[in-house]
Amino acid sequence: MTHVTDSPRTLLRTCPLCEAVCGLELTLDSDDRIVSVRGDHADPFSKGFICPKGATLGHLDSDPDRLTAPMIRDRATDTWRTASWDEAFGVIRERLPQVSAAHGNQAVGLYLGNPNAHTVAGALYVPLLIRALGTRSLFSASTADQMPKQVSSGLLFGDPLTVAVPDLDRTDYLLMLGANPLESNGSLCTAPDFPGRLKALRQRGGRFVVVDPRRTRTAKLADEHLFVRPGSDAYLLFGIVHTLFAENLTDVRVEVNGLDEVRAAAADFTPELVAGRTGVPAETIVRIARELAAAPTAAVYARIGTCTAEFGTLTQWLVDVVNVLTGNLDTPGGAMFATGAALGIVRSRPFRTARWGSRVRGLPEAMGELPVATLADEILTPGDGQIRAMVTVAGNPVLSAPSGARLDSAFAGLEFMVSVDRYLNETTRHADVILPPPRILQSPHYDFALLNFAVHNYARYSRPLIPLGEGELSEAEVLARLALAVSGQEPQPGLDPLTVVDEIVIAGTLHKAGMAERRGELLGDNTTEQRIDMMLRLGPFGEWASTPDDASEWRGKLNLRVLLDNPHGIDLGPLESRLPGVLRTASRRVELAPPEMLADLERLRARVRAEQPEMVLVGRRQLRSNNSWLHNVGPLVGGSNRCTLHINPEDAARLGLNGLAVVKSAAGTLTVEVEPTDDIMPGVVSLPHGWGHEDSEQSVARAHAGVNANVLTDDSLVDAPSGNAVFNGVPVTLTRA
Ligand SMILES: Nc1nc2c(c(=O)[nH]1)N[C@H]1C(S)=C(S)[C@@H](COP(=O)(O)OP(=O)(O)OC[C@H]3O[C@@H](n4cnc5c(=O)[nH]c(N)nc54)[C@H](O)[C@@H]3O)O[C@H]1N2
Ligand SMILES: Nc1nc2c(c(=O)[nH]1)N[C@H]1C(S)=C(S)[C@@H](COP(=O)(O)OP(=O)(O)OC[C@H]3O[C@@H](n4cnc5c(=O)[nH]c(N)nc54)[C@H](O)[C@@H]3O)O[C@H]1N2
Ligand code: SF4
Ligand SMILES: [Mo]
Repeated sequence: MTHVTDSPRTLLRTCPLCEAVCGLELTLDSDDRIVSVRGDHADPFSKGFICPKGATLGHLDSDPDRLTAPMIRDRATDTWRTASWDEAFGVIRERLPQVSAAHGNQAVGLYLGNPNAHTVAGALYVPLLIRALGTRSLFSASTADQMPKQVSSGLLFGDPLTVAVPDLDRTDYLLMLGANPLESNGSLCTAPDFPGRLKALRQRGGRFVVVDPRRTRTAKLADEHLFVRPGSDAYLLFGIVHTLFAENLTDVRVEVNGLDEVRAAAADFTPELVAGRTGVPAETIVRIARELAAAPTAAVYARIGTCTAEFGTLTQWLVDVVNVLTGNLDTPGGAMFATGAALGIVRSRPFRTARWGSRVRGLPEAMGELPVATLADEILTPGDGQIRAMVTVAGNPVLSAPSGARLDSAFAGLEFMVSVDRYLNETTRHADVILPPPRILQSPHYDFALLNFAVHNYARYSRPLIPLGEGELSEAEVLARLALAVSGQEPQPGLDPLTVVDEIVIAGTLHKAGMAERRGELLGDNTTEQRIDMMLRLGPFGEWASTPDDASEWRGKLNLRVLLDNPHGIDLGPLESRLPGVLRTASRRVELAPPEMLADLERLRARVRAEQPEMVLVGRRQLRSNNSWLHNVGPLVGGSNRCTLHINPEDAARLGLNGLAVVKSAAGTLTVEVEPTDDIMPGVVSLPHGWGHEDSEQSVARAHAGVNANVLTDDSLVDAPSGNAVFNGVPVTLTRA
């Protein structure tokens, strides 16, 4: 099909690359190539903001190494060839069901990577694949990321998706731990132009304090920066909680259970005790506690540096404990809950973890998933339920999961593997079949996940900007056909698998909502859009919402038509107080002292005086990277080598390091270029993750290979309650190469 248009033309779309959800204005030439990318100034949320990754979307889109057809690997020669969709699905249909037939459903594992949180296909069609596989061998990037926050939120509020975010635009005081939004643009806190919002906070007279073992660009923008020993944030926060109780500074304004238990738990975590472990002086901890209590409004926000650590879940819990104790949970300027416009999953029972354990190490299930830190164990350890085949969707765990080299060899030994991915990379090279999604511009976009964590209520929908060509499949179609293939089924003649699935979901959802007779009213070019329309209509601002409970001008109005008529996005108003309505705890109160958290205190207490390793490793994100997968975009990898080991000059001198160093951990060894800098505290070194492309088929990435930091991280270490991987505070030894 040729697509005839005037040239050039300007089109609008949300950037799918990170959690900031910026509106983009794209200019396309007559061949549908992206010739320019600008921020969309009419977007009420991002207001024209754009970063270097969004700005180079055209380069990503035209990358000659991006896969455009299914690929099949010949195992004997380890060579790849392109194939038709029918052939690719045929191979899967023949091989994968054999594995589950012979060894049971658990023998087929599924790994879901980060971009699933950014795509419509990930939100709407991955659940179908999960059901089709019927396996408990389910893993995702979440357990290398935010699972501690979800577990803690689940325990406190009854729902792991009810996550409080700092009310950035109104707060008077922000305490930020383990986040670097000037590079990352923010996470579990959807805030386009995060840097601008932080500057505005200071300009309106607010105070901004950063806690990080590195003096990051974010720290440099703050009023105050505190170096903290990696992995010790739970102690620091307990010191604050202790002070709030000791000095009678608490001001609890929401209905809670467990206040006395929290007070008792904090009793022995005096600022003096925790100062030794954290490296933050006791008087500073006391002062921060007083400042938080005294500020008219304040929010504590902690992100990945504190999640991917030994006490990840305890830390996330204590963040909200402080927000509650200072009277800042669910109040403007504090930590609040966003109202996403699309109908979410309605949870009927309170959240629980560890409903089952992993086969080999007995690690806890959380949200139906097992920890990715035990994926290699499950593949490598013989026995009933051993994983023998894998499906990966939008992930690169060889570079992103702990003990990456071990996972690499585990994947190499699988009987069969399928990957849905744009690239042949360090992980997908082990697949037998790779199924590529189409161009980003050929996919619709709605942020089902991220808008629930936004600092302002907002909605925006982007239609596919370019139609699919002859023989091209949307990622939704790929997943629908994959779900059939893994069940050993062929599409029925004359029936589109995607439509079949969508009709079932639509009928079921409308029936539950008592709206079955309104099926005919759903708008959209296809059943995917009709589902989106349905979710908007049934969502909190929707035309069909049962309880419009506030004055927002959009309440009771949203549907797909409204979003299509407002292509720059819709401002749905500032965050609103949502308690107790969003609580799913059995008590319908905030459970401030969940037994799971109190039980984990033993581990925390045991380690408070433990001897600390001389040197520990932490990560660092970089503005022009995106985990492992934008290193083939020329403009993002130019300049000097970025995959260097940051080390304090004192440590470098003491250890006699310059040029190349050999870094050893319990898990592995790397040789890496050292970069001494005062911006990192003594005793800590930092290496970015997502690099290590020396064998890549991607030519640009191979020329800027770097090393895989996750060769050093150790999959035997996890945060106990969530099973989350530990990337920060990894003991290492350093010698000159
Ligand atoms: N040491 C260390 N390790 C870390 C972290 C750290 O801070 N330190 N961070 C962790 C975090 S927070 C995360 S989220 C994980 C990320 O872990 P992963 O999700 O496993 O890794 P990514 O590099 O994001 O890989 C994304 C993959 O999706 C593909 N892709 C991109 N767009 C699409 C699409 O639209 N559809 C499909 N099907 N595929 C697509 C890319 O080609 C790439 O292969 O890494 C974790 N690993
Ligand atoms: N440019 C870019 N943007 C991204 C990504 C990317 O790879 N590149 N990845 C995206 C993803 S998947 C995510 S999850 C988000 C993450 O977004 P952020 O949470 O902002 O992640 P980082 O920028 O890695 O910041 C983590 C900080 O924690 C610090 N840190 C390490 N250990 C500790 C510790 O023990 N305690 C404390 N207090 N701090 C510690 C590190 O020094 C680092 O500065 O970013 C997203 N945005
Ligand atoms: S900040 Fe994130 S969403 Fe915005 S342009 Fe950059 S990559 Fe895209
Ligand atoms: Mo992430």
